[in-house]
Amino acid sequence: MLDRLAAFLDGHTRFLLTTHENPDGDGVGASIGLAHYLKFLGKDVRIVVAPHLLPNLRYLDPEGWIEAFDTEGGHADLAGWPDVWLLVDASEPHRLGPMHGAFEATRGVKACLDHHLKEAPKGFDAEFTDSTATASGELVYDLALPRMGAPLPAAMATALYSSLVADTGNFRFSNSTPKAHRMAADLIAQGVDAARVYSSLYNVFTPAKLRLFGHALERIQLAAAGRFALLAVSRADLAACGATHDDLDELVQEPMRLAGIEVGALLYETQDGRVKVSLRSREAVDVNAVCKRFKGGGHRLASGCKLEGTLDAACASIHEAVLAQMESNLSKV
Ligand SMILES: [Mn+2]
Repeated sequence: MLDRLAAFLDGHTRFLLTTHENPDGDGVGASIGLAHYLKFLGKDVRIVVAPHLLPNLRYLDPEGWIEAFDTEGGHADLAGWPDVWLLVDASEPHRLGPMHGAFEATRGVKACLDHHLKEAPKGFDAEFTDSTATASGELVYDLALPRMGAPLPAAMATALYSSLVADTGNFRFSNSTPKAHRMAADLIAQGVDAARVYSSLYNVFTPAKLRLFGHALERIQLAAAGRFALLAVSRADLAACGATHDDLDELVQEPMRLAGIEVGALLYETQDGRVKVSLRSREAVDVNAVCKRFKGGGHRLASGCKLEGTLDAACASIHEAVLAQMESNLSKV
């Protein structure tokens, strides 16, 4: 796959890199890493994200390459500018969120680079996926290191290391493979400051965010003898804490600290009046199967979807679907 990707990149000139809506450390880190590789090849590169870069991810972009998508039409040139529109860290066009319309309208070749577990991607002219990779940044590392040689540029090494940290929860999750650790070790040997990356990604709470976590956790709903935990956050909850949607980042991990937990859920009201659902599984329960029932998806142990209707109704639907999935997966244990 990497040789095919390298040949594809060699064959084009102007690259627009984008990642999924609400970009995370892997989406951004892999995009920055790939941008370095493309610039090394002498290509023209732009990176556009939607809606914007979270403040704690700004350290990944010391050169200020990343543009926030302009929903007022300021990015009309995206239809004509790129030879290639490359979606990084996602393989479904709708995950572009507000950029989806511009993606469909682009005259460039539509491509994706991703490590998510999916059926064959639809809606792309070229696809580069490997679900065995821990992070999209790992694919970029495997592509770029042999072709650029060590040491990689410092900002690139930091971006790719951050991809791993973001998608493994700082090497806590089951996707923390020997390969991921070897890649991390190599990047640290190349000069990446691991403690600084950790602090940049995780020790960045505001008082409002800490209050929001307290508010949500105080209302945690437990079921299935403590094996299922659900957190629900309304827009009124956010307002009461002086918090924003950005402050919900990482909240879904909190229930997974419970002894005996199998599945954790976070549901919150989005700005567009729908309910966003994030599910996490400790090991045995396939939460990707749950989210697929609601036209969402992700990984077996971390997945998401969006539901129409009220927060209460969504909580009831997810509660029922998770319990059914637990019954099917846990009965085999
Ligand atoms: Mn990823």
